[in-house]
Amino acid sequence: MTVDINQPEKNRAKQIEAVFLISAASPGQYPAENGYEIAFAGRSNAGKSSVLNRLTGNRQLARTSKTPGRTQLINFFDVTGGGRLVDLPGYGYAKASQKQKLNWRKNNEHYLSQRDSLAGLILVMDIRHPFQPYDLEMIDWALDSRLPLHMLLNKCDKLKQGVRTNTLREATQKISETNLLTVQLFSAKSGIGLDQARDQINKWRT
Ligand SMILES: Nc1nc2c(ncn2[C@@H]2O[C@H](COP(=O)(O)OP(=O)(O)OP(=O)(O)O)[C@@H](O)[C@H]2O)c(=O)[nH]1
Ligand SMILES: [Mg+2]
Repeated sequence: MTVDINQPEKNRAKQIEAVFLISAASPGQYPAENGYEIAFAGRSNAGKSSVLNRLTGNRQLARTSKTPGRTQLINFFDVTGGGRLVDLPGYGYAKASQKQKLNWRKNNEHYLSQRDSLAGLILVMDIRHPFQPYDLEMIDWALDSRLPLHMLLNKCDKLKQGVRTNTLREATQKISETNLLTVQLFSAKSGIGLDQARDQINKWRT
């Protein structure tokens, strides 16, 4: 399933339009808080930037790359009608130096712990390798902070239907104890799960 600009009226109403605002290397560079923020977290290469582009229907919005670790800065995007989307640097990039890893951790932790306007987290995982140690850390953090976290099992176009469904079922069972956590199938490439993900984001926006 692909979605284009000729999509039906019903879907267009859900459209999330965003424009790039600023890249922040440190907290001093964050824009002043202004309405809700929804942050996208996940392992490097899981597809955060691709997901953002798909959700906003704008391939140029966030830079994607075949080279993991591309997004090192925190990128803020203004959403038409209010609020922001925030692309957090990917974690778990094996080739990063120790110093880079520490720096990543410091930046992410600062954003997550200090940002009052944070309304929800989208955790992007590669469906073929979900629930890696850093993902679990992020989930624990969301639970401790009472912040809703919605997981996208991304790149599901890479798996057969049956395997996909099983993985979703297992993931749903794993997180079933709290309503702060939700999970769905997604493909930034094909658009699978697009409406559901937009619905979740729009819910947090209101
Ligand atoms: N098949 C497939 N490939 C995808 C999908 N989403 C992302 N990719 C590919 O995965 C690679 C990484 O995507 P990015 O969106 O750059 O990943 P990221 O999480 O932003 O990575 P960093 O910025 O390095 O943390 C790119 O080659 C994308 O084209 C998907 O749903 N399906
Ligand atoms: Mg990225």
